[in-house]
Amino acid sequence: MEFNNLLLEISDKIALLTINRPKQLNALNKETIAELHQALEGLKSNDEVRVIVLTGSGEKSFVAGADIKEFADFSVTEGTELAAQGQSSLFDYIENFSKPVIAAVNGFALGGGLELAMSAHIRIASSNAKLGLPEVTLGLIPGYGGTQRLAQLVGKGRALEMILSAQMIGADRAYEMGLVNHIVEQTELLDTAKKLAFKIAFNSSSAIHSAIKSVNAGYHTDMNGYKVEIEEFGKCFGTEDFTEGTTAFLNKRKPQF
Ligand code: CO8
Repeated sequence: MEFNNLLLEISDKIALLTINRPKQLNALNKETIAELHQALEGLKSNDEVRVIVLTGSGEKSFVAGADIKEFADFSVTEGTELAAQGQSSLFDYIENFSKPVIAAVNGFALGGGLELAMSAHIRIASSNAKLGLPEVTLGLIPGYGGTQRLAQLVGKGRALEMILSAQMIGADRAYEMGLVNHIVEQTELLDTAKKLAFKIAFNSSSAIHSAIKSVNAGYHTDMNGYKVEIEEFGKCFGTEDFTEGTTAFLNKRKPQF
């Protein structure tokens, strides 16, 4: 696959997907959002890939937000459409993706950039990362799921403080709040993300998909997470991975998923 704004490398069951607009601090324009969707769709059906690591190009920025130039003159209808289209094609799409997505946050993660990192299943930050939702300084609010996912990850009070003050926080504070799972030096970031991805890659991919669905269900008001967990748990018994996992355990060998 060829992209104008992305780099894609696949090795050892892991896809490294890099947003590559370093001059614009990897700001998400429409084309990049469409390419990310397209790349992920390809990775979904690629049996060689078990886990995706998502990062930004350069040492300064993961993603500095949605591309402000693109929506500066939008109307109410266009703004609504942009948020709805982005949420369904990328942000919700990643959250519900069947394979784990790890965001390797290598610098600024602002606005839509933090929203992108929050839609991933796991976040690892470099020590120079700066995270924030500065939308209210532009007369906007987060529109790519940020008002919901930030509150889910760090609690309502902290989310409101970050959104209303528009203040950026550093990696240490993000770690304390549970917004990122680990902090590492920038030089170690991709290796750390890949090591974690590699651990995940050897587990049952069907069970991993069920786990993602079950955890996500708890955050949807129209779903009962416990009920979804029961259904997904039951479905596991019909998978080849369950036969392989339990047989391997009983025969004292490692499973081959
Ligand atoms: N959009 C477009 N271009 C950007 C963006 C952005 N979000 N961020 C940076 N750039 C560009 C700059 O315009 C500049 O381009 P040029 O060299 O052509 O002038 C280049 O990247 C480098 O940026 P700076 O010179 O500003 O670099 P600094 O190191 O001085 O500052 C900052 C870095 C602090 C990150 C600064 O660039 C900044 O504040 N950027 C904007 C951050 C921001 O407000 N992000 C939120 C955007 S709004 C958003 O994400 C809404 C999401 C929800 C949308 C829902 C649908 C509408």
